[in-house]
Amino acid sequence: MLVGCSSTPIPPSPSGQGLAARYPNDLGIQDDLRVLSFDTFESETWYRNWNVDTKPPNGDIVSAPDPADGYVPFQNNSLRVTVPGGSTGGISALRYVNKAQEIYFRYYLRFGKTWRTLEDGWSARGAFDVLDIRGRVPIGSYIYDGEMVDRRAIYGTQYWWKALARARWYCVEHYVKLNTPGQRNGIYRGWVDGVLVFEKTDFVFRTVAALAVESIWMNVYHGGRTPVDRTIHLYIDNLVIATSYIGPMSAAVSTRVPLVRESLSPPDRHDPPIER
Ligand SMILES: [Ca+2]
Repeated sequence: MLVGCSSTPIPPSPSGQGLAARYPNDLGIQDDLRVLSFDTFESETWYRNWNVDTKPPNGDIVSAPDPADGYVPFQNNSLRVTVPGGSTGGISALRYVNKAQEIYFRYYLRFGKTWRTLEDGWSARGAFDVLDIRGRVPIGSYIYDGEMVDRRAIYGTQYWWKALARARWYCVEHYVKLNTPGQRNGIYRGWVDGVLVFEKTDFVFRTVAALAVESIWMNVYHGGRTPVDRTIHLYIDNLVIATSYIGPMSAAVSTRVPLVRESLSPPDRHDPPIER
């Protein structure tokens, strides 16, 4: 038996099915005690759950297939984020959580067929890059850390996961575990369709214990500073924020699912939400 070991073992990385496996088509997943927040983007007033008072002009609820953009619904309606040609801005919306030391969030993501990027950018602390030679969209993470001041760094660090095809739904999941102050043990993991594609376990996200995970920021932005040269879209559906690994939807996905509950976006379990 080993005693007195000073380093905490790194927890094993989950993969494949997670808590979503118990809820085919995600129906009822919001009742799981491990789920902090769930959004199906069915409602035209989706933004009210994202701390935005008025509808973001570039965030629309869509339902009908759009062959021109290679769009087919994931599950009923979804959120279409537009970056208008000649601009850099998509949307910025926040979902607050109680201060947490670790958190998982998963969403289904589809880049429109006409998606293109002229510079790197980022969304929901995920990132996307210029298309690769096969027309796929590299995604990853853009991370600010607690040692940037020491490095005199202005920008965060880019970590690439893998390239995603356009006009196809993917299940994207992130996990963040804050480091112990003074230790290099912060964890960031990323999964695509339940496959671990990124893992780094020596982050220094913070230097003081008072800092915690406070929100999930759904921010779609094109740049650097270069505007996109045409209007582009991405689509988001079935976003889950949880205390455990979520994983992909368990059932074969049906694009039209009977909504057994009128409201699939329950009041979050973290009211009051804002402490800033
Ligand atoms: Ca939906």
